[in-house]
Amino acid sequence: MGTTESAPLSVDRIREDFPILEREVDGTQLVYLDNAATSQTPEPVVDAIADYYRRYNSNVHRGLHQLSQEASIAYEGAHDRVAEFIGAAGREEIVFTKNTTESMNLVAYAWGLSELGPGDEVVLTEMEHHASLVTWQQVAKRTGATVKYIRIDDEGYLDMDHARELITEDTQMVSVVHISNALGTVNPVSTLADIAHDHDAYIFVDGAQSVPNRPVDVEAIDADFLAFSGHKMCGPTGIGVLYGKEHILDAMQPYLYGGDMIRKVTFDDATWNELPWKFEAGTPNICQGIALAEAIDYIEDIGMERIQAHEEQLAEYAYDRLSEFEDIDIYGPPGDDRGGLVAFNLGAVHAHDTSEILNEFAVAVRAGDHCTQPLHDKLGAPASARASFYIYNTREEVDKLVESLEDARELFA
Ligand code: 7TS
Repeated sequence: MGTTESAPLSVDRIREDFPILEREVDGTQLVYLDNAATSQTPEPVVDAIADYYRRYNSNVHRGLHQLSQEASIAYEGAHDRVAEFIGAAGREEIVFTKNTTESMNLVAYAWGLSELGPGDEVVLTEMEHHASLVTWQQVAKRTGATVKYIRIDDEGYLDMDHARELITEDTQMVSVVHISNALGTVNPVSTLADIAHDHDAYIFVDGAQSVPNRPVDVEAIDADFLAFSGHKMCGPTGIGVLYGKEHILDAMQPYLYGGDMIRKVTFDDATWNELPWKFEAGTPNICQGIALAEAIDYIEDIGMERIQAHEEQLAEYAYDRLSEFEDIDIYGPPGDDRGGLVAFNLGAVHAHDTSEILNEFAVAVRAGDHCTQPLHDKLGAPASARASFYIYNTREEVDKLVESLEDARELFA
């Protein structure tokens, strides 16, 4: 953690670590507001990647030679760093995957296929990302289990009375997004964990949009599982995390079979390696795992509370400025109670047209359903444009977004 946690973060200083932000698009300075999709990568992380390939690129766990030992120590140590970052007991609770999506599939397959059956229920929310929604839906189809959805209200908050109604003795798993990537809603995950545990169900927290920008402690939430992606938190693509409580991971069968995940193999059978390696079959994304640990050092050095405050301030400012448009629809909770993103539609202009025009002003936003199609159906909009913020974004960039939208408005008039 940074030492002066209450002071605002120094955006000018931070921006120096991200040369990509100096880029121009057709001669105009880039404004990167697509951080909920993928954040940019600071120099120390780029250096860690280059350093790995320049100095000690080698396979892990297998060789006794010097390079393999160095790679193994760094890769295994990265698990310890992640464990410390989210308050897990140790590396045995930290499985490296490719991304949040794979972490969810791992649990749905390794736990869900064997534990779920007819009469069992999986409780999701109406704002789940497809990574969770489709995965549980398909595993439910294969096992005969039923999926139920906690309703959202008109402001985009979860209806907690409905949550209490839906979570019953039949519930085996509650899987809930911590911060919605479409609405910006911050869900009360620790209350949901209490409700789930009162009914002997597990809770899976989708931390893809929360772990990058606020302190998330698995013990404080009492999450049974937590998933997140390195590429949304200053790390590289190709690395994600599955946290699971040790006793649950211990009882689960492997998801993928192959090298590294075994202890003893005969022609007839096999036994499994210790945690977390039991779930990391084959050569892992070694460099990406090591670089994720570097990314965690980088953001923790800035301070997770400060990152959270910065994002919330920018989101509120963006919400207020965008509200100046008379015919704008902004989705989700009020500006002063949301994570660092704002999804909207401006008048009758299609979100894809909005984002294409914004691109002409070098403003990068995402347009689409943000992998939340059922939610967008419920909102009555097939797509929305979304601006999302991170540590290096400024109020001036929000102003640039609004000015560009004003210009775009004239083009469509
Ligand atoms: N869960 C949430 C809440 C997400 O926002 C995302 C990615 C995922 C899961 C999946 O993460 P992945 O790393 O496995 O792809 N969300 C987005 C987005 O909003 N725009 O692009 C990706």
